[in-house]
Amino acid sequence: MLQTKRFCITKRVSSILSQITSCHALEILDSRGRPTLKVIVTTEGGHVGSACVPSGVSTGAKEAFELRDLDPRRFQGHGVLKAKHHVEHDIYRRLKGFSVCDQQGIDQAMIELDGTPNKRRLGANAILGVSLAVAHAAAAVSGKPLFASLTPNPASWSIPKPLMNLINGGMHANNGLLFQEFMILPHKAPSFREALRWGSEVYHTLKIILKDRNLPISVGDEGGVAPPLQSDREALHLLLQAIEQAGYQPQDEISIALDVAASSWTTHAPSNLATSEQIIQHLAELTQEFPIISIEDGLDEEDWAGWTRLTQHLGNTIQIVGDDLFATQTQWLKKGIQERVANAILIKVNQVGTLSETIGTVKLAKAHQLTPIISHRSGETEDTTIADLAVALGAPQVKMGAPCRSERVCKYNRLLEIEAWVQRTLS
Ligand code: 2PG
Ligand code: MG
Repeated sequence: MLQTKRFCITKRVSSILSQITSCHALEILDSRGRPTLKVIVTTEGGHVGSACVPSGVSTGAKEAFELRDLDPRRFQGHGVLKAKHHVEHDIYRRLKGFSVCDQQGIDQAMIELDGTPNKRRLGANAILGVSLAVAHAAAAVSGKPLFASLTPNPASWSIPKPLMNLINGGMHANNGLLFQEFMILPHKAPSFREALRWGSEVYHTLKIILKDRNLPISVGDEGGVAPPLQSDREALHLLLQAIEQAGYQPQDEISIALDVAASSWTTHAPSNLATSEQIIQHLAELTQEFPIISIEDGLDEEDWAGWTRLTQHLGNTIQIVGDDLFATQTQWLKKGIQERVANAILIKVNQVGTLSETIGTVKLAKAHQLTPIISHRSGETEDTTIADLAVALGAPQVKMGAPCRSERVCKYNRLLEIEAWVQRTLS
């Protein structure tokens, strides 16, 4: 009796200590030098959680709304002071007193407070910053690392394999390459640590090859090299050469993955790739010619019928990934499941705007055998939340750019840390 009473009092005290007592936001800079938000949440017990919000450039039309000030006198209109104000006033007033351990309740309260279908009123950047900061504060309350606080059961954790973007094109570089990302997946590596080493070695071999050809080794938005090349085929040849020259077996040990980002072609699509059939044919030829294991956004985000045909054609042999197509939202994923448009989904927290909705989308994908790939944005920060999220949600792959530039490398380094932690703790 006394014990039960003591237990109840302890529970009440700890729930009071986890209550939100402040929400602050800073207008910081992201990896492109554009403003974004950092949100800091504190609790009654003095626990602190903070998170920075990423930002894309090849954004899908269905994505949650990123609120920018549009004041031409500051940051060419990209300022986020309105979003900062919403964090510190409307959102804080609504969340004051919530326990940071009630992630779902908090996310739902922000969705209702916003009241629009795409988080246009408060801004998905304001809402996401708070949502992720709350998760960090809850981890601080529990005294566990974020991934273990999100998923307490170690049986559900898994350390992902990295999709590393070694050559940047499309909207992430101005080098004339049509496809946005030429990635490698060291799928045969026995651990994350080894996968990262393999990827780094291929990356530096690629730079040597470019130097030998007097091509620039300067990098694009995601840390991959961005040389002016004649064609996407030439980029694929370079990647293949770098894999071999670094001492790895293409296909057997390291394979290639593409983000075609077809929705952002509108202004520069070549005439021989004008229809979905032509694009499917082209992608099928490339997969015959090169060890391509995964193709993301091979077709436009509105071309659902084309996606079904693409998946029928290539989905049995390779991974077909929907990014702009699904925008991490269950409504589009449900449509995609019905129409059999892909076998994998890219997961980006800011495409949907809360942690709870992101987790919901991953669960739905897994229930229907679609592979979830946790992804960064091209505009990133020092925030490493997505590394923990990938482990907590058991995602088999992550997409975090090249093994270069701190806003990419910090996430890889966090995964190294988690892998070592998990090995130590579970062995
Ligand atoms: C993508 C992303 C990340 P952005 O298209 O997958 O690589 O790019 O963040 O610019 O949308
Ligand atoms: Mg993409």
